[in-house]
Amino acid sequence: MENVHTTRCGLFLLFVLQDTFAIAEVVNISINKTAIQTDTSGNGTADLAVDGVISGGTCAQTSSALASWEVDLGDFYVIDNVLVHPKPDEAPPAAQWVQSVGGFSSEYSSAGWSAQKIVGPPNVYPLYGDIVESWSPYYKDSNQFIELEFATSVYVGQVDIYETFHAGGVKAIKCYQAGQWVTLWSTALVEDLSIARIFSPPLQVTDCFTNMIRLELDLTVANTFVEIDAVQIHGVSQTSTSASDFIELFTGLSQDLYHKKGSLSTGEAPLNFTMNEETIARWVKVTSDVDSILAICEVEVMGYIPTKGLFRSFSKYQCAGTPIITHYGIQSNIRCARLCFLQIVPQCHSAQYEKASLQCTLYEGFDTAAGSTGRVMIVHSYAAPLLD
Ligand SMILES: [Ca+2]
Repeated sequence: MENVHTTRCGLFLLFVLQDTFAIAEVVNISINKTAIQTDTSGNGTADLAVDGVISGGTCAQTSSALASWEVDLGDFYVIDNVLVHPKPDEAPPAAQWVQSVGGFSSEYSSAGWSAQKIVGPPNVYPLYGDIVESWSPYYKDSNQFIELEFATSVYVGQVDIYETFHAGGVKAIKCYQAGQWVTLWSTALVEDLSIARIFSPPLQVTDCFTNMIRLELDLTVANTFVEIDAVQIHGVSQTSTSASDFIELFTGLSQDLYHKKGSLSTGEAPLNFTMNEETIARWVKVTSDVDSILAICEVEVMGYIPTKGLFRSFSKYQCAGTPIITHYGIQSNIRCARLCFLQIVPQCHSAQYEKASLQCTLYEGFDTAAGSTGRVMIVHSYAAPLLD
């Protein structure tokens, strides 16, 4: 009679196991969950790291260093591993020519040698001469200037001035930042050189973020017209701090209770944080280091919902008989249930979990003894009626 009962259970078990495997499949559980970050650079909102798009420019990005990004998974999951896809380093933008003229002291005329002639790439250089396609101030004094606008704000690293008639008259290069003109370079000694040249003096300030440059000219040494054909700027956009070279990963049962799970350098993508112990969490957090922003295109949290409903635990029993195996260092009865679930040959039908010793012992049968404090007997839920 007992044998028949066991056989019928075994057939039923096969059916249940197939069903359970489907439920316990490890999948990306972070997609479209609620994400937040310390702050946002441009359009790089936190949700773009859980939109399911790994490449193609949907990336979360902070503007501050020592930043963090967090996702609320919405429920407690068993996390197997977390894949973080950092944003690839951005190529610096192409150098920019002048897009428009914001203001100027004077121009030779509104046609030839007008201020407008400084817009765009060179029309005169490498020629040298008094040629109408360059800007020339009208007055030959030391108070001449022109203010130039570029399409994209950058941290200006280099300014190239295409001088095509009486070079050497530029006395200062300034950038517009936070409501004022900041001097990038200046000299007290202007020159008069009868050459065409690209003048790119080393800048004294390289952290000015702007799309407006001002040139100040002194024409008194040349004492004739000084002509500038074009101006080009070089610099990086977005941020002065680069994306983090290494990131740290945390998991949390709540937003206030995180545990560090590891740190990896961002050299190889994606970064795979494998949980080396049973990790049940609702929150996942990624942080950057002290002098770097966070820029991540996707965080894939690979896990599954604990199969709570498919197992039941009883404190009034403990297992008896000969164990299949004992696992040590097991953090939860849910993990113990999963180990039973994964034990196929021989088949695990019940398990005993002891919280104090973190031991999980697997059994083939349902033999029981009276329960003892701190031990629970875990069985597939289909078998619970045997014990109720
Ligand atoms: Ca994305």
